[in-house]
Amino acid sequence: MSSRREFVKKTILTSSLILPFKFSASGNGFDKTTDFQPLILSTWNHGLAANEKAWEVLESSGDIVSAVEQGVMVTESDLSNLTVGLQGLPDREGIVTLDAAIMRGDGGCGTVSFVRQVMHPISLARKVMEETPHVMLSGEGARQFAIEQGLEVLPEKLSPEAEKAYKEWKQKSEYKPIINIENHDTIGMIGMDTSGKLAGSCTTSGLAFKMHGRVGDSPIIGAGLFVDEEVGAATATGLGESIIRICGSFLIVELMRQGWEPQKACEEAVKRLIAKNKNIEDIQAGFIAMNKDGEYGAYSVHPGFNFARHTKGENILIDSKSKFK
Ligand code: SD4
Repeated sequence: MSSRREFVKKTILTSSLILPFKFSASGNGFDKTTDFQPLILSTWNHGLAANEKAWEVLESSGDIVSAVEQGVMVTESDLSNLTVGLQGLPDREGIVTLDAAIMRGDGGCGTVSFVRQVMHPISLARKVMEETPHVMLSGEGARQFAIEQGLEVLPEKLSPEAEKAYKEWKQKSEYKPIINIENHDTIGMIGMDTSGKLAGSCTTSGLAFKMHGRVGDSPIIGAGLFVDEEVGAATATGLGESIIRICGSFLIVELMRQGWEPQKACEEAVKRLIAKNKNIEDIQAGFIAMNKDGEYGAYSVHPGFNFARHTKGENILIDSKSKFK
């Protein structure tokens, strides 16, 4: 068969695999009959409010990158959230340092790590992606870049809740890099628009009372977040060290590339994580993933992980299944 005919055949085959939906919607950004179901997923119950915003942005602008950026900005601004944004819990020196990443399905990505005083690290990550030739900026350089770009930079001050928690922690100053098996963690968001474009974002104040300088999985492309337009997207939450060790989000996307369903791919990543980490009883980690067929999955090491799913007309919280019961 000529290579052109092979190409045409492959294209038709691929198209029938990845374009199963005809989505007819009304409303600004979704005004036409399209091939893909828009879908937004994000980690934990704070994902509900974030999804709400992301959906609104997607509907009005049609821009999935702005949707995943502005969605998680809601969580970064939420003063009651102690794991994302400047109000989050500090490191063991009493300093809040933030990590964030954003990625498009075409491989474009930007991340920031160990950054202080920046109100919206996710917007700074987007600036790194769009305004620099680099992927990651860290620490003081990242903060200076935020100032240069006119982003909001605040005086360094712990939120009252964070200060209280820090004082309590200091009484023992026990250094235990353990993630509680609880709700309200980092936010990771992945989304697809009506044209099949994908994007993802992830933002966190990281592990509470971590060593100064410690960076988790969230700003590491492939660990806390990975997006590939040809396949799908995945993001992670939980103990960053355990997720980095297995390159969790990349692993899930690569498994989906080989034909695994998102759910099975998340389960396999958790299985791998359990195999590669000691003291698993003290480690919580969870993943969410979607493919271009609009299928999605989630899985965690321990129970308690949940995620928010926004489809057309519905934004709901779903409990993830877990390896241990
Ligand atoms: C980290 N995965 O820094 C992130 C944060 C997290 O509770 O999920 N923290 O390890």
